[in-house]
Amino acid sequence: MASLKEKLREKIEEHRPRTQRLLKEYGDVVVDKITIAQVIGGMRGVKSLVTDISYLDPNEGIRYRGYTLPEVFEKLPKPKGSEMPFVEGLFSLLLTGEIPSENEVSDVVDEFRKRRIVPRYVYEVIDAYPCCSHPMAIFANAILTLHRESFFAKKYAAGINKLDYWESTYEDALNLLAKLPEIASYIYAKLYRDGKRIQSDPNLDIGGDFAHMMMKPKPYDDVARLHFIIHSDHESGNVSAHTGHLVSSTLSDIYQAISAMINGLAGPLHGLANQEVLRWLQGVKEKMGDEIPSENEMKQFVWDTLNSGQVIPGYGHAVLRKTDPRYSIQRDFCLKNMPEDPLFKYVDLLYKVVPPILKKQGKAKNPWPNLDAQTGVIQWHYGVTEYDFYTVLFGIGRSIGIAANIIWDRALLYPLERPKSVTTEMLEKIAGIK
Ligand code: HAX
Repeated sequence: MASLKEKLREKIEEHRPRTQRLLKEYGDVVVDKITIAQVIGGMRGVKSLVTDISYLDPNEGIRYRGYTLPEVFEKLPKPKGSEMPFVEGLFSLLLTGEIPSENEVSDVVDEFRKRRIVPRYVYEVIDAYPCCSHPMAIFANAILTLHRESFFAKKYAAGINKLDYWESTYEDALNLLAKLPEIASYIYAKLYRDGKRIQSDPNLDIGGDFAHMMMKPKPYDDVARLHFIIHSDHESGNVSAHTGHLVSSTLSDIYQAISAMINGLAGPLHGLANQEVLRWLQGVKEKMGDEIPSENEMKQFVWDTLNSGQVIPGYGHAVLRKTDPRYSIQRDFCLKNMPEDPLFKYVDLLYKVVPPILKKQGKAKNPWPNLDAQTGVIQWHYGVTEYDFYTVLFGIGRSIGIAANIIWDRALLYPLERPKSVTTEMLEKIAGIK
């Protein structure tokens, strides 16, 4: 049986001529046009990136390598006694486009296990952080600290053929991904558990080991698997994925690229929204003295937030125009496992009241919830109540998709990213104002 790396090598060799042909024979074919609104407005919707790892349809939601999320959850092999698949299997699917067999997943699980030991200096860097630092800042820095381990950087310095860039990037990617659960759980222990660290268990898969290090009993292992899988990839234009790709396009190594993308994910309009949802809900809960608000009371809280010029966290999306399937999967999980959770009742009430209000207000192009509206309530239910930490969990998952993308970026020799800017005066001339 071919290893993941050998299988990937075959896929890369098959794929390279397709990219070369497009470039050489069809390089002048127009893909898209761009308007002034798009130039000023954050390039919304401009088709200017390529990835084969996932595709986001505005109405259907994300597909990983052509599979919808329910298909991914149904088809990927699962650990014995678990409802959720191996995260390692998802990585294999994202890299190769094929659903791995049980044996193949077990090899990938072994690969990750071998690489999970975190060097001591990383703990020292985390320990040196002053209290009250946000865990995302610590996480980004801990990842960057590992830059000295980069095989790619060493090979590049020694002189390496471009066609081989992907191989050392692959090694860096696996080495980093295997360490992220332990780095994250160590940050959790430092900030919220008086430094009480639990060592990684080499007999467990990523999801099981993370639950073990977080000291959370079953089914938190499945919660972790679910979480990491649904957060892994959302095509290439979102801020975290785009940042990872952009930074890596300079041939920075994967530690530098993933650390940078973590900082992009840390913004409240992106990954931090999951923390903001919980903060918002806690505010409502405090005002209600722990009572579940009536529909009218909840509507009033939503309007008060909008009227004070703030966004409703967890709602809206730059691409999606329907309820995010990542939201629906988590909602189904809640309905099955924790239907009576009081916070879930708040979240479900919001699902009823927010979309009509956002429609009535008429600003948001998408009034429906995104994944961040549900994430925190599940973590809270299973005892991770420190909501500052939620975006770190997102970061572990998102690193998997971005690492897969960066390996392919290198394999297909995507060049340095360098769009062109114009001045406001130039735009005025183009508009015919001047
Ligand atoms: N509440 C209130 N107003 C909202 C809104 C919301 N949830 N979503 C969009 N709007 C507003 C925008 O602020 C914007 O207002 P202005 O015209 O005054 O600037 C207007 O509606 C049009 O925005 P849009 O075109 O619909 O949305 P954008 O592509 O500009 O932004 C965002 C997409 C996700 C940033 C936006 O919907 C938002 O701020 N949502 C709340 C924060 C959030 O949940 N972020 C997480 C998104 C998913 C993700 O990336 N997770 O990591």
